[in-house]
Amino acid sequence: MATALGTASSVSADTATLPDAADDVSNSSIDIGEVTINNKDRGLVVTIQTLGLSEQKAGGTQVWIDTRQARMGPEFTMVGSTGPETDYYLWRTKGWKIVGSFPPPCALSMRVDYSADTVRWRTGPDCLGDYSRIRVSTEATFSHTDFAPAEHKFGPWVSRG
Ligand SMILES: [Ca+2]
Ligand SMILES: [Ca+2]
Repeated sequence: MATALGTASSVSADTATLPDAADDVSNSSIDIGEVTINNKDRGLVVTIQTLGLSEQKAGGTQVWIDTRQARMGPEFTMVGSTGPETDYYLWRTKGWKIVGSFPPPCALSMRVDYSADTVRWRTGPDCLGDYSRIRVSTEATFSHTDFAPAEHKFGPWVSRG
């Protein structure tokens, strides 16, 4: 597990890749292989490449988004199902916990691709407000949880392109 923290790499202006170890979670669960962050001016795309996704693995993915370094922890989280019924939401967060009774309505999408084994999240300023850079912490859960880069740890800051 310790090695996962040291492997964040490929940082450039508005993209980053978070590699994650294979087989670091029970093989009945959803194993994250790599997370790609594309922080374009018009929107943020976070793609979670798993090492095997199917309707039977009806778990979920979660992306914590940090937009303000001065405020501890993430400001937002996106949560969605990887099962056939793909409900997904974006919530405000405080201290790594969801706050508020309802998710704020905003432009958000999540697409599960079983043949590519990916979950692709799209959001942007409509949901996140004004931000110049972001960093994320991701999770995939079915029977167990795989984290990238690690639980309650963010990847590198990614500038908004
Ligand atoms: Ca993994
Ligand atoms: Ca913050």
